[in-house]
Amino acid sequence: MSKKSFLLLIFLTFNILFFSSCKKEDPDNVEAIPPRDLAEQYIAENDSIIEFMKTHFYNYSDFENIDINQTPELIIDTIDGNNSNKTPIFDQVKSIDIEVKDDDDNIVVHKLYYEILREGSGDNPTVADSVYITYKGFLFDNKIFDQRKSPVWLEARNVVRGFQEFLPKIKRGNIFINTDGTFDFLNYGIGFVIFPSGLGYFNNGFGNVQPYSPLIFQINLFTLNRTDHDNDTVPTILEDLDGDHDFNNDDTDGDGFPNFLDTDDDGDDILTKDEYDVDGDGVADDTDNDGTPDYLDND
Ligand SMILES: [Ca+2]
Ligand SMILES: [Ca+2]
Ligand SMILES: [Ca+2]
Ligand SMILES: [Ca+2]
Repeated sequence: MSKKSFLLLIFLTFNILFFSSCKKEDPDNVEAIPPRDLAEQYIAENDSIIEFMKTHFYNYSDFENIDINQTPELIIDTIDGNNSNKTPIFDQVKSIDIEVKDDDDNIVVHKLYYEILREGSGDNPTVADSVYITYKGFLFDNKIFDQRKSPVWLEARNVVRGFQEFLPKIKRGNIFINTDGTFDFLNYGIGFVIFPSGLGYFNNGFGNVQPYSPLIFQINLFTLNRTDHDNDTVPTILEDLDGDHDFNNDDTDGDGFPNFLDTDDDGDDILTKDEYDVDGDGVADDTDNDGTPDYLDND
């Protein structure tokens, strides 16, 4: 083989490797892998969650009689050896059924498991509110994938569904103002939640969360704000007309702006705030008594 053809061969080999590796990482090819069936995946993950909860316990003794300003960290461990007499998580949690739609709009009911570690003392948030929280998100192998140790404001509608749906189960705390003007939150709600990927990142994963991973969150709720995103006097929670906790799919006038971001929800050129509750009795007005309140009724 001449030197020239040898180099050519290397070049060709290199090209083949380059293109074949390119093919593997082609984003179109990655997307071509269809997501798993939601219902089948749910059944498999729910089984694994139940198995996990039956074989694991949390540090419940650390949460007994806690001071009103304490936030113990949730720790989950295997029931065996010195811990073989611990109560499994499975015997302590409650559950909520949540309807999730698959790509064909079929509803797959998902169970979310939760435990309230301290109920809290104030109001409960809705799934539309802003919450001031700390949290720890971790996986079955105890790896933390997301954590906030200093409180942050988050909107419930912007977090993963399982996190969002759990928030109304706990209450905010009291605000205690110190003599130096600083303030503390006391007796705030603490809880944890375990849910399948259909209420989390499903086939996408997130950071070091693999696709189809069930998630665990400890959530500590200090305080909250009610929301009215478009300032139309209708609280955002009431702008989710179909009650599916998705605020983007309610658009009465079909103008592309969902009701929670639309100051004239029915598109009749009268601002919602000028026809929602004119008599101020706290009930949406319905002048023609047809069952559709004025602010959603364009005649
Ligand atoms: Ca909705
Ligand atoms: Ca609209
Ligand atoms: Ca609106
Ligand atoms: Ca209107």
